Amino acid sequence: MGNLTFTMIKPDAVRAHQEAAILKHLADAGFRIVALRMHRMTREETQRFYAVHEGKPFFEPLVEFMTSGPVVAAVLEKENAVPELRKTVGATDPAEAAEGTVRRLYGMSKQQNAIHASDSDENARYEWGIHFADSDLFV
Ligand code: 3AN
Repeated sequence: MGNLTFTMIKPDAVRAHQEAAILKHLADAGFRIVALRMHRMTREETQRFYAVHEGKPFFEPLVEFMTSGPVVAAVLEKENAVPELRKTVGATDPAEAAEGTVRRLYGMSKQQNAIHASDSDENARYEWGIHFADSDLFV
């Protein structure tokens, strides 16, 4: 299991000025930031990012939402980073997310759920590759 994963604070949380509180939550959970970037994703980047969801009914609204404002993308370091971050972030639906998780605290709906967390080492590498060059990572 790798020690790096990818996260992205979504436009709903950035619009609500929650990005600093969420980064603090992640730091308190033991994650160290090794790359960080605030930017507005293009449609093309977003479609590549969510390629596995292409064709699903929520895909187009998801692309619209994810391009509606800036995101805060980060590569994080912690032992067993991928499962640890999934645990810290909570279930996709904030209403079902465990008490104290980022989505329970900051998420509004299944789509506007405040934060993304990669679900495998392979996907983490693919996803941070859309936001960062290898030389952007301070590992
Ligand atoms: P997770 O981010 O929990 O791994 P995925 O990978 O299944 O969830 O979905 C990616 C993103 O697509 C979610 N973060 C959410 O914004 C959106 N999404 C997933 N399922 C739904 C749904 N049923 N309705 C609306 N949006 C959804």
